[in-house]
Amino acid sequence: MTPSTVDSRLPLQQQWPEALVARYRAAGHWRGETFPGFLRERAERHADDIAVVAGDVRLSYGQLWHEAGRIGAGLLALGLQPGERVLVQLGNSASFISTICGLFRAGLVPVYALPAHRITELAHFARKAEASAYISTDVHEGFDHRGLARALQADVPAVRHVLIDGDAAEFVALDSLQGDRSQLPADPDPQSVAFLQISGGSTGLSKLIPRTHDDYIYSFRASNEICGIDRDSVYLVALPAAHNFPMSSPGFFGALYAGARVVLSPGPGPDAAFPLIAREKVTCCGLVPPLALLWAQAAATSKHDLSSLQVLQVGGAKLVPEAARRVIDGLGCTLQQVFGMAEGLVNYTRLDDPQELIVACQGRPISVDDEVRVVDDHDNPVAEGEVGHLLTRGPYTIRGYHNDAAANARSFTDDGFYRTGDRVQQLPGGYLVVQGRAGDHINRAGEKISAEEIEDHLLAHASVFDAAVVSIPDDYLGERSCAFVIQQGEAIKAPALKAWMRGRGLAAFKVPDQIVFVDSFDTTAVGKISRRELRAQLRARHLQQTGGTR
Ligand code: OOB
Repeated sequence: MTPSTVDSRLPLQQQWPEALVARYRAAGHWRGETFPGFLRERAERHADDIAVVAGDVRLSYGQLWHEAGRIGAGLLALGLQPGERVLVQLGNSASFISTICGLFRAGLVPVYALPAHRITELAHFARKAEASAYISTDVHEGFDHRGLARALQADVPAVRHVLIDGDAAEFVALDSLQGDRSQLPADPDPQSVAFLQISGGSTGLSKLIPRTHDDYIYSFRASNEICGIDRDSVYLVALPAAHNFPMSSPGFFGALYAGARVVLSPGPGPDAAFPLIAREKVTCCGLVPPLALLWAQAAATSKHDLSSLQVLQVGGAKLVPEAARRVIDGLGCTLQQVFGMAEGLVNYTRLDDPQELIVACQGRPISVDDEVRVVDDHDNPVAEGEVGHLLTRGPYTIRGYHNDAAANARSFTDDGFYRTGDRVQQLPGGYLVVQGRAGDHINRAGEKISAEEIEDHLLAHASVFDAAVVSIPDDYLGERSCAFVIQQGEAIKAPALKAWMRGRGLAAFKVPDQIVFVDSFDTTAVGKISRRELRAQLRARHLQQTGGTR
């Protein structure tokens, strides 16, 4: 029997200790606000102000609240219980925002998949989150998500409900949801889990990140102040809305919290975004470095008026100083570097920082209560200004992943610091310069790919004896993925192996950009060295042989 309400509190060992809770409350970081609470308040105060613009749809704050109530009540009427998890995979549409607001109103817990995710990832998220429902769209960028829904239900039968935005086929149409609003629950406990975000993941499959109402709302309320978001702002979501950066740094949640206007772009390129900037007088937008460079280049010849854009934020991957200068020159607005992670900690350069500092670093933490440690391999602090591993703890950084004891043992210190995996240098004033990563993942234009996850896929092919996946510097993407493969049995060519990878049902960005066949790994002590060292040696040798970037 399903209990009438599923518990969505954090497990005890992942809650912040009482002393820190008291400190964060006393400092005014945690104010006991909740998603339904602030959305209701905005709907009451600014009912007629436009909250969301997407394509031809314009939703006022009043309409957004109403639509969220319809969706939330409709989901409860289907038999879902507050606290149950719901996998959401929608593109940059008004439905994405009204759906997650609807889930919040019903006390349901969204799990945010990216539109690029496929059956392998969705099945993993659904299992890990014990999701009861999947909400998606009919067709997104030519891909039929109803087929994905069928595969998901076959693979994970616990996903009892499928709701589709658009032509629902045999599933329930999102548009058809109706229910009794009086059945919507009271506002949740601010310390409970509001949603599960997906980690970039450096080892194996993505982990799920539980974020609470109190901690997440603090992160975007404080971000608003740092990024200059107020009621007059117009925030453009150009990256996939499910990503933590456009969601909360300050993102569309920050904008909604401020009573500002959110504009969703169907794609991140200048073709889609520039007309929207001109039409809606966009003031702020966040991008990954390759896109920022593309925008800066396209702006020179664009016929669209981009003069409303005050702040362009760049994050998700390293923006080197030379590229930062090109962005500033090309767009003529204030550049803000953003170094954040879905697990919590977000660093910003401040809008009034001197330009030499903005181009040279990735910002400093949001909060005076963000604790930052830069340590060596043995967790001892490095000398001031030296490069080391970044560990952090604070009022919006998680204390553990959802349902993943092994990852938690690896990723958190005994006193609750998160091991970010990033190597940084700390400048005076707490500004951080990202110097790379300790872990083995590829940061492909802001999309994080775990080497281990891709190696596991390659090893499932009968012709692959062994595989090692590494990152290679790339002028456009920042990094791209390269798989070194030792063959066995029947020979296979790179395009066929890539096509086979795609056919396994995983996000296209995870298919190796490059496959290099080798006879052996030919390192001095295979078997005696770790996978990590093996990858490092292969990468170094390859870069030496090819002159660095091939
Ligand atoms: C953002 O979040 P995630 O969870 O996709 O990825 C986090 C990782 C960081 O640990 C770091 O390795 C890398 O992405 N990263 C950067 C960076 N911003 C993120 N590396 C160098 N320079 C930067 N500016 O990517 C994310 C979340 C919130 C706001 C912004 C980005």
